[in-house]
Amino acid sequence: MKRRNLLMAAGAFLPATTLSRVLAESGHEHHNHGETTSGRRTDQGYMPVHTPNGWTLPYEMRDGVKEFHLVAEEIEHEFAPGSKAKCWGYNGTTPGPTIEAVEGDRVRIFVTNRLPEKTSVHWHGIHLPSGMDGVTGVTQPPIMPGETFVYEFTLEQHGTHMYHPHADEMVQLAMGMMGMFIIHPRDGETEPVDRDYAILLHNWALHPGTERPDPAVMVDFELWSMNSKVFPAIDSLVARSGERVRIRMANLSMWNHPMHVHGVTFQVTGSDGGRWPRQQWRPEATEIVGVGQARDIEFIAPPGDWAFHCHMSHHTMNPMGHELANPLGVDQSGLEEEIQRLLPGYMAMGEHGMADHQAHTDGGHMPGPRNTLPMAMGEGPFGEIGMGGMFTLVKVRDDLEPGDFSDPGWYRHPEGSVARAVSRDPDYGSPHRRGRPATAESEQLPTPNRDAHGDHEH
Ligand SMILES: [Cu+2]
Repeated sequence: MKRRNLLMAAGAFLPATTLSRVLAESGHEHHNHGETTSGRRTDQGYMPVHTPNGWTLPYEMRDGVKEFHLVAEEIEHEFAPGSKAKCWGYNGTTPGPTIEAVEGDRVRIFVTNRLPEKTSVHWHGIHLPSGMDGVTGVTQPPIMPGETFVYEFTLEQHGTHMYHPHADEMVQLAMGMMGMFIIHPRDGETEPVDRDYAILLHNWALHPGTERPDPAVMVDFELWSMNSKVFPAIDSLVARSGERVRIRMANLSMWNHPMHVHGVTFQVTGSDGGRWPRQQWRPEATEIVGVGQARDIEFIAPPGDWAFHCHMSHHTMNPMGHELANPLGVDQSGLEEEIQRLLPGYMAMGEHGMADHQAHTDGGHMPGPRNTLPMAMGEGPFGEIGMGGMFTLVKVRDDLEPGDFSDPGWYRHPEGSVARAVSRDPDYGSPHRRGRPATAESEQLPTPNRDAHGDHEH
């Protein structure tokens, strides 16, 4: 049996997404710019993007046109181990696969609707004939459940773009329907990058104990995600020391996200408008990616483990109540026993801050609602990380092979280059201070967690 016949036979039994993967792996007439080719330039001369926790949609070349198939459908999605939901996405995932092409390409994109309601796809930021813009009721009739529509246009620009429905957006975006659409410049880049990452920022109202996002929520979201994953399930971005790294960020959530990279001054180098002229690049440590915007940042990678996260501190947390009374500084002694009579297992917390939360949930003595992540998670080489949501790491190593995207583990710091304890005397070093401390002299400072069980004198 010839390969083509075999594939056609296979196609009769496989769902479209599996089929396209089979075709991509066969290397015949199909082109995959995903996991298999990342780190190497394609025959079209560009460095394929790498979508952490995601993938790139294979295409088929037909009469000089790049053909893609998108399937809008309900999926089972895991945000991090311990939290799954029925979401909506494309071709089995949220975000949908990254579409990647080159300026000048003609693309033909088939969209099959397997959702229980009508949809459409809008190609966000892309120049195209008005009738291909994907706005239900305005530029096209809706794609009804079971129908397939075709979009076709020629790419006349480059840049970091998106796709998402323009039908019942409030619901369909809240459920996870979105993807990135990367267009590479036709003539290559004068200052090429070595690693090119694509990240979609989103938020989810997945209430504790539930399994479908709530589309009605406007502000108090439970999960803040990069490519629909939350820390610690977001892949680390890896690079070799000295490589030029680009991170393309796009935001289809309901909030703006000031995205911050530790250890570098990055340049903001592009957006939906393509890679900006060099004189328009600007050095920053934090860049706001507004709702509906895309921003590209670039930096030369210095060795180490560097946090990369949204700077809205609630966006680096997982589910929590937002209508709590403030427990900071409230003496809760005796309260725990009282409440335990009504609510067995209740634990009083928050008197000294919320950092103890992870110890309680990790220790298993404060089980949360089912299918719900703890507020803060992650274990690093120095203990609890205490983060969640839009937080991951840029891991840069001297000995990483080009194109190797595997997680290298934790950084081994050069001898003598790690911050360390020098004293346990709160008056150490007689620091200059203004006014008197609010803590009464007689009151003891809280004992650090790590020696709570070993540092008492009697
Ligand atoms: Cu944010």
